[in-house]
Amino acid sequence: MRQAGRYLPEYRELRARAGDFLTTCLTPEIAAEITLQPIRRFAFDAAILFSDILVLPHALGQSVRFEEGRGPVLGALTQVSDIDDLAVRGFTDRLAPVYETVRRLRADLPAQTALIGFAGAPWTVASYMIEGGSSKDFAKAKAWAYRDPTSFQRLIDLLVETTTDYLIGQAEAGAEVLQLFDSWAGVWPETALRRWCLEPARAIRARVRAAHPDVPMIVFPRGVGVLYETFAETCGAEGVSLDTTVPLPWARDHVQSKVAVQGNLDPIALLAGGETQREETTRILNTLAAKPFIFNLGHGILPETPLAHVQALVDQVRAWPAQA
Ligand code: 1CP
Repeated sequence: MRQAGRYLPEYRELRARAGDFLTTCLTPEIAAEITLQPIRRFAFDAAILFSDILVLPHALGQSVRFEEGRGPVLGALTQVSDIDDLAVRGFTDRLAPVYETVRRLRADLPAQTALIGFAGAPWTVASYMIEGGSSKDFAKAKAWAYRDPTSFQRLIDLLVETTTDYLIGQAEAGAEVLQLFDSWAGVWPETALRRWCLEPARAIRARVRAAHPDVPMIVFPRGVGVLYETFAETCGAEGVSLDTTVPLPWARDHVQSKVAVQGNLDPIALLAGGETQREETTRILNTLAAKPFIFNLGHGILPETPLAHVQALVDQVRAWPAQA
């Protein structure tokens, strides 16, 4: 999850100097430095590239900006011709700074620290492209898909293609693991979920594997409940990232029996700290750590999370099982 973020004073300090958020993402020197900050402080086993899922719509020519206190604001797609106007040709060149950041990082990170590249999944990215930003109900994007599935499919196909190229570009630059974030997968009924989330993830996974068979992929279909098992069975990824609501014994028996799992401490438990944080962490470790497992949060860390809580978590996970 977003491990850099606003909880680190050194991040806030650098962001204040660096200018707008998108420029920060697309300036290799700064993006690499922000990626390294949490590694220096906590020596995590893996670093996640500092960037954002909305760099892709920007590279496709859509206007994207991040407003303080409001989040992302995009020039929303409102009609079919807006999809046709997206600038697929040349989008790879516009992503070149991200590849440069990855190259720098692979050179600067300790050899034992894995570098995770990432992209947004087609549905989650499409939702921002159509809603023009964050949304509570996804009414515009979902209604488009229900009313006119043919043109919506065109947008999803275009995102499958460009996201595949983007992930392959990151692998070629030195990313050793790739994560696909479908943060809003959980808003669909099953049939639509299979079409707009599962199938695109499967297609991206298959195509990236054809180019880079040795680079594992983790998918994060947040909020899909029992369909986590279907993702594990059919999308082809080596790992599945669990959101905070997935029951641990169920995840062990139905998901971890098929692929590696990542997750799923509630970021608010980390914010609260103390006994709850410790007990929840113990529960996760006791249930999942015996099989292929990456300890992580179930969603992004909150900016107001005390550093001492993060340090306590790292200490506890590192000491497991001795002090469980
Ligand atoms: O450690 C890191 O910071 C990793 C880099 C990273 C990643 C993996 C960022 C930086 N964003 C993301 C992924 C991302 N971005 C997702 C998928 C994961 C998730 O569900 O959290 C999504 C949905 C976004 C979109 C996004 N970016 C929003 C909107 C969220 C919403 O509720 O609609 C916002 C506010 C951002 C900004 C952003 N991206 C990243 C950071 C550190 C920030 C905060 C910027 C700042 O204030 O400095």
